[in-house]
Amino acid sequence: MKKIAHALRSLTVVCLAFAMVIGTVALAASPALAADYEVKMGSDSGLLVFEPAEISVKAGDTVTWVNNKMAPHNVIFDDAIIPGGDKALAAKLAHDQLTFSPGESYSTTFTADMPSGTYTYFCAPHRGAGMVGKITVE
Ligand SMILES: [Cu+2]
Repeated sequence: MKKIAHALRSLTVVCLAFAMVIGTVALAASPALAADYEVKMGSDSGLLVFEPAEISVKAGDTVTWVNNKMAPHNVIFDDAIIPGGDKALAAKLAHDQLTFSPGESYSTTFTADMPSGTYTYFCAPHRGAGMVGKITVE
């Protein structure tokens, strides 16, 4: 009886170890989950800035700009310094319609077919005030 209990315990340990190995392999093989980033348009204290002004993302990640304070705001990508020099991509990424109400938002997913590098964008009404942001796609 004691021998059987011992054998069962050994078998359990082996099974658990096997399950852990399989689980680790499965985790390593699955692609990284896409992340979501939020950028406020206008700081909580009412400054004409994007907050955070600079973020780094990976392909597949989504950035959502949310109107916060000091509207109107929009998001225009600077086609003069866009990675890959693709002016059409800058136009495609732009959210040129102005947001007026707090909570209005728009999102962009940075896909694997877009060149990596730093994308610079600005708010058209407040560019002169320094409302500029950067997104680095790794
Ligand atoms: Cu603005």
